[in-house]
Formats: sequence, structure tokens, C-alpha cells
Amino acid sequence: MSMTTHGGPGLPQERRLVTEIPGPRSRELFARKQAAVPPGIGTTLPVFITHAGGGVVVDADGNSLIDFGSGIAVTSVGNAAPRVVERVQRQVADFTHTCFMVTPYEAYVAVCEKLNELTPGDHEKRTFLVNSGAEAVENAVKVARHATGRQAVVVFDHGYHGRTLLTMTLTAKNMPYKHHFGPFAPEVYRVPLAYPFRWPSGPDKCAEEAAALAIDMINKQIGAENVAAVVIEPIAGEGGFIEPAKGFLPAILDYCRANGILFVADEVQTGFARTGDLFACEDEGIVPDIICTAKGIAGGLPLAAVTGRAEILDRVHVGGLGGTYGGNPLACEAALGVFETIEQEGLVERARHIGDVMLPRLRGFQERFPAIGDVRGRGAMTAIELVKPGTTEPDPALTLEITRRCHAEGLLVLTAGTYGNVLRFLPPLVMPDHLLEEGLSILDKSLV
Ligand code: PLZ
Repeated sequence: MSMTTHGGPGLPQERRLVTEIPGPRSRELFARKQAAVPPGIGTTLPVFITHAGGGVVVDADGNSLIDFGSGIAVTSVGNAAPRVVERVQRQVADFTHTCFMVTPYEAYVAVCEKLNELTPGDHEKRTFLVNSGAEAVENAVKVARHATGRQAVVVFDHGYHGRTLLTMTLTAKNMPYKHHFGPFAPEVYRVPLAYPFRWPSGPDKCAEEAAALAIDMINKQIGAENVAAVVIEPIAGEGGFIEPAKGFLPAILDYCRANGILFVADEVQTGFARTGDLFACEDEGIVPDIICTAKGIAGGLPLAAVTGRAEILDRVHVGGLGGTYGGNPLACEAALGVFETIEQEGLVERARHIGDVMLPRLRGFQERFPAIGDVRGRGAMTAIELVKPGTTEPDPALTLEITRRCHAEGLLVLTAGTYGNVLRFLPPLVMPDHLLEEGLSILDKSLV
């Protein structure tokens, strides 16, 4: 068992395997999980966690694993980050809930002020808070429909936006997200994404051709004047860490501006320093009309936000937005702790550093291992796409096999991709360099 009684950065920053993975205690707990929880709730790696912090997660058998997942891009500031813990502990003893719509409290307002200031663009903004990424995206669509008086929503191939009826409809991939869960919400239309690795005429013309195709489809099949919003991830996350070819996002933004369509950036996975910018939109100078954030915003407490132009968000009638728990005081205090941590620990720069370490190593692997068709990403959001050598034919079986080998060696990695053939890497931004290197070495050895 762990020598420490708390998680956080004080946990020994080491990989330590004391049993096979999963060990006996985790296997016991997993049997209970199978008896109590439906299989619809899947499991990436059946080790049960007792402590986590810095770059490791520690399991019930005392194994310490290197964390290349951050709970799907959530614990960017680290698990049990000290400023988060301190603020939440203070808050939980003061009051746990009032419902912000009933009697407000300062932390909610402070989070909104900070988001209005930090998100791209210096126009006047408003923010409101909800509980999950899906809820943020769903609310962005509500607001966009209200503000424009239009109904259609345009989304992209490989997009992921959540699991509620509307956001599942916005999501591209059938299995496992949509299969047998229809009928879906109306007025959702899907257009091509500039996916350089898979663009038929090659990566060079990808941005221009994909934008032209997408715009033509909108004009011909929907009619620009019927479109309330375009909803897009600046880097497609679950779809496989697809960075749209440079020029694609600006072209779509220009088209939106010219046609009164609101540009909604889903930065649920890319936000809060992850990509080496505070927001991924900054890379090409994209200023969205509405931006949705979640995950990394609150160090693991459930919080999400919708931030947008004041004139858009102010349209909605009094009482038209909300929810019982949105902007819960504990989650708001956690977010304030996250903002401080990002600033004071220089985590934007730290994410760039992680990318500077990882991307050259991954490209080196690609030279030796022909099944790596593509290496991509920015900052601490990187991935490799696995294919049958010399082709673009996806190899999900190999992807699973490499994942399995990494897990057995104590490196937690996640998969992604429309074809299930992408290994993605999302280390906490506070991961020490020696663990980053060790994780990459394990990955290297798993590529055989
Ligand atoms: N938008 C871009 O990445 C969540 C999904 C995990 P919630 N991605 C992880 C799973 O399999 O359910 C996500 C995202 C983007 C929206 C969401 C949805 O965020 O907080 O999971 O609702």
C-alpha cells in the first residue's frame, strides 16, 4: 500500500509495480463492479484507484502507474492539486450548496469574470455555469437558436460533443455512442472535417477543399440563412486528436461571419492550457462567438461553462437558463484554484514543453515502426494513428494490443478515433520529466 495517506503532488513520483495489473484487490473490486454496475459503463483499465497526484495514479494493490490520461484531459493541474484541495476544503465547511439561482455566492461570479477575461477576444462577454461538457454544448445550442431565431446546427465528421440526446446527435460516431439510442434530435447536419492524414487528395489541399465542400453542403442542403450555429472542436478529441489542416477553421469562421451563423467552439477537451495555449482556438487566432469549456476547468470537480458575446447571451429571457447544481460552490472554488495553478506554475508553457518532449520522440518511433501512420497534436494533447503499414487502413487490433502492453507495464494510456486506431496521450501538465521519459520508453518497448 501507499506510504502516504493523501494524494496530490506529495505522492512518490515513481512507477512501482508490486502485483500484476490488475492486482488481486482490484480484481475483487472489479467483480463487485460487474455485479452492481451495468456493462454500458465501460472500463479502460480495471485498476481501482485510491490515491493520485502529480504524474501518477496509485491503485488498491499499491501499484503506482504513470498517468498519460488525466481522467480524459481533466486533471491538467494534477490530481488533488494543492490550491484546489485547499479551496474546496475551506468551502465544504462553509456551505455546500444554495443553488445559484436561489441565493447567489461570490465564487460563481468570480469564475465567470475570469472566463470572460481569459477566453479569446476582447469583446464584452457573459458566462454561465453548468455541470458537464455535454450540458455546456447543449446550452450553447439553446442560446444560439434563441439569439438567431434559426434552428439548424452544423457539426463535423469525427466530432464528439456528449451523450445527451442533442449532443449524442451532434456526435459523429455510431458505436458506442449512438447505437440503438435513436431517434435523434432534428435539425442537425454533418459536414466534412479537414483531416489531413485521410484527405483523399493529400494534406496540402485538405484545408481548402474540405472548407469548400463543407460550405457547399451548407449552402445547398440547409441554406445558410437557416443555420443558427456551427459547433466544432478546434482539435477533434474523441475522434482521434485530429488537428484540422491549417486554414480550415479560419475559412469556416469567415463563412459564419458573412452569413450570421454563430461559431461555437467546443473546447471541452482542448481547453485550459492543454494544447500549449490557454485555448486551442488561439493557435489560428479564432475568436468564437460562444466557447464551451469543462474537464480541465476544475481539476476534477464537475463544472462546465458557456462563455459568449454579451449581445448573444443577454438575449435569453430571465429564467431561460440554469439548473440545480450548475456552478456548485465547491466546483467554483476548485476552478479558481485551477486558474491560480495554471498562472502560478506556468502550465501553458509546461504544456508546450511536454509537446516539445513528446512529439520528436513519437516521430522517432514512427521512423522505426511503420504501423504508425501519423503523429500529431499540440502541447500535451498528442497521438499516434495506427494503420496497416504502407496504407491508411486502420489497425484497431494493434492499437488495443499496444494499449494492453502499456497497461501491463504500468503506463495508463487511452485510445480514441472514429476507427479506434488512435493512441492518445494526455499527461497531467505537472508530470515530472522523468516520468514523461519513462512513459515514452514503455510506449517505445510496446511497439513491437
Ligand atoms: N465535448 C470535445 O471531449 C467529453 C467523453 C468520455 P462530458 N469527452 C470524454 C465518454 O466516453 O463519455 C467531451 C468532449 C468534447 C463534449 C464532451 C462531453 O463532456 O463532461 O463528458 O459531458
